[in-house]
Amino acid sequence: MQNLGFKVNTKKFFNKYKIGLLFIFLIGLAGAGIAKFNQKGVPSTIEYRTIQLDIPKEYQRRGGLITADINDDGKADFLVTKVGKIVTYDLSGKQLWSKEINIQITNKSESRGLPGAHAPGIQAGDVDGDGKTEVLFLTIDNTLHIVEGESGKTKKTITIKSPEGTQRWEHLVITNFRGQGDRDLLLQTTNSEGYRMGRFLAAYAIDELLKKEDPQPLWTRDDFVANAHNGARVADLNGDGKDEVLGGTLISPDGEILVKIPLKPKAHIDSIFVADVRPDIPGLEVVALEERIDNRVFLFNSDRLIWETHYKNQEPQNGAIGNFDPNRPGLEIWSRSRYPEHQKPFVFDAQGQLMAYYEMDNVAPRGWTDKGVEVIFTIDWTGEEKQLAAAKERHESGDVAIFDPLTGEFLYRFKEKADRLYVADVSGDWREELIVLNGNKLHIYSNPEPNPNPNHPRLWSQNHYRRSKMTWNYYSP
Ligand SMILES: [Ca+2]
Ligand SMILES: [Ca+2]
Ligand SMILES: [Ca+2]
Ligand SMILES: [Ca+2]
Repeated sequence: MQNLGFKVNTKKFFNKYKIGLLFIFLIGLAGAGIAKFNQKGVPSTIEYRTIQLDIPKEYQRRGGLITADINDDGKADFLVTKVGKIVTYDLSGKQLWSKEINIQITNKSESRGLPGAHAPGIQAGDVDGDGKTEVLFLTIDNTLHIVEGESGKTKKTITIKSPEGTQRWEHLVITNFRGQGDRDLLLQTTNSEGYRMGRFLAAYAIDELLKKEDPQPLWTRDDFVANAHNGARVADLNGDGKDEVLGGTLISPDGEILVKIPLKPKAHIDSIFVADVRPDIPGLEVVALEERIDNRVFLFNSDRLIWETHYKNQEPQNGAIGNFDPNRPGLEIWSRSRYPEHQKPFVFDAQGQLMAYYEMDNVAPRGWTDKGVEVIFTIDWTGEEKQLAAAKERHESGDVAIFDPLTGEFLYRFKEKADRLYVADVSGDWREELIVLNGNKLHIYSNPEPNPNPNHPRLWSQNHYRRSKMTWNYYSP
């Protein structure tokens, strides 16, 4: 895949950043050597590409975005959802299609139902095996829509009865439960009364939904231990070619409970992630962050709980999992901490041992909100072995930064009004881009430095990368 040339408005870009550029120039004259990392508080000069979107400019708490190749030309496309609207664009910024429709997207899933804050509520995959990608979403009238990826034309609409005590099906995930590829669907919903939790699951073969008058599920459950604020994720944990469902309970591809983490009755999970945290243990591991009582971090796989840990019982709330210290075996687990202001992140190694902690006030650049960071993605930005984290200013349409989770050092700051942040490889050089929704514009930032590992396989070749990028949300990017 090639890096497509976006039109960059250089004049506007220069105007926007001329003070920063001048400052950097002056620092450069002073011999500070700013070639790679910008100084604390100085915006990065990395150019971004803009895609103008046909959506309302106003910030809305509902909706999100994903990237997927929906017109099957081998290049990433963007799907953006807002209240009553879906828009899709290709990588060059050309609109593919848009739809005015009451797509099921929500803000607070505990009161409004799934999919929850920033969740895009949309999926893409070749679900009928004809070699062309379909786009799937739910609408508030409890209907599943399957549309052609390239044109948006409806292929099938199906109303699937939701369980008693629920309003409608609220969250959907393309899965592979039968070993036949992306041909299955997981539906999830919450209890409609009280504190809403996504305990109801139903698995369907999509062929059954497409072809049968009265489609029957592969299996259902009403006891799934869901994330409190967002939908289920899936991934093939044990490498048998079939996806497990990830939550406080892990559900096998045929609907059986594999593992249940020991949550206390009043505790719940805020975030869930999948990664190969422990290469010494076969398969992938799941990381879950607990809220209340013990405020633990759990590492588990499809067989067992591997460890649980905590740092002074401080609530971890948000996390990022990655190879933040290449000198240590396995991956490191960064936790943001819950503090409404003056966050105090902490980092565990792959064994669950504390290895670092610091105060955000001591590392954040000048002018960064003292509410800290949110929407924290692990990012392969440099192409080196060491991964970094990307995040936006918390509780505002603010700046975006890339920082080193181990030390909190802010390496790049991007002057933004970011309503949404998303991280994925769209340029095709395997390194990841920052994709920022700013009002009705997408800004795409690529690393302009040479790629030190150009032959690294694309991240999209990993099942769990694909699955995670399509099931991200505010709490579990
Ligand atoms: Ca495409
Ligand atoms: Ca298809
Ligand atoms: Ca599996
Ligand atoms: Ca492993």
